Amino acid sequence: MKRLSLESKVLNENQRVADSLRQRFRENGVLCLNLISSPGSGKTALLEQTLAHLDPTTRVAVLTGDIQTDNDARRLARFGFPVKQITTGGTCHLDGRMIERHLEDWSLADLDLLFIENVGNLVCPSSYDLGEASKIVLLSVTEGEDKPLKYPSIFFKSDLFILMKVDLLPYVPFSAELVEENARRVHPGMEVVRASAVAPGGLDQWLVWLRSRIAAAKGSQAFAAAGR
Ligand SMILES: Nc1nc2c(ncn2[C@@H]2O[C@H](COP(=O)(O)OP(=O)(O)OP(=O)(O)O)[C@@H](O)[C@H]2O)c(=O)[nH]1
Ligand SMILES: [Mg+2]
Repeated sequence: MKRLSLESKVLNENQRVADSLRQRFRENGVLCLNLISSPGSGKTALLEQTLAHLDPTTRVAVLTGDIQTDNDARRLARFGFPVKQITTGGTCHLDGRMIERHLEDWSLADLDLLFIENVGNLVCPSSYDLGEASKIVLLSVTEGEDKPLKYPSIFFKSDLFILMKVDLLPYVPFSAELVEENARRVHPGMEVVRASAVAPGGLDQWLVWLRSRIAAAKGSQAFAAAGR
């Protein structure tokens, strides 16, 4: 009972911070996307290739979370955009306060797009709103088609499912159709894109989705500004 009330206090406090972050992102026209997957599904690889392929006029930044090391920040910093590592020291997810703290010396008005790479985990990050416009869940073809059924919360809460490492499909016993069907059992109508960080054109479907979301975020900011 005590544990439950402490948990709900922590989550309520996180929600308050996340609501304030969401408002700041909206006011500044920043599209914030929270990438979630188990360790090694390809979050950083997807981001590396995204940074390499995005229109260079897109003002993008990345916060990347891990329990230890700044490896991912170093991989991502090579592309010349602002990147910060959030090292949680043991916590299995990012929370709103960590995002708030790491944004302190960045001007949101100078950004169009903020990627958050969450700590590799399919469970804990699903409970923590970070003020993002959308959660995005990644699962790679080596992880099993049953994962949406075993970890339904993150599939239910995500706006997009990226099926990663599809270049490996010829070599592993994995049905892309079945995993998509399982995802839609948990989240009817869920959008799915298939992606590979290593195959030519492997990001095409993802980049179409991303560009349309960036354009929609800009459009709604212009609409809000016109109404002020
Ligand atoms: N074949 C193939 N390998 C990939 C792909 N994407 C990532 N990898 C490999 O998968 C491994 C893990 O990729 P990461 O990008 O580090 O995965 P991550 O989700 O960021 O991992 P954590 O941050 O530790 O949770 C690396 O060896 C990548 O090179 C892909 O599309 N195809
Ligand atoms: Mg990573």
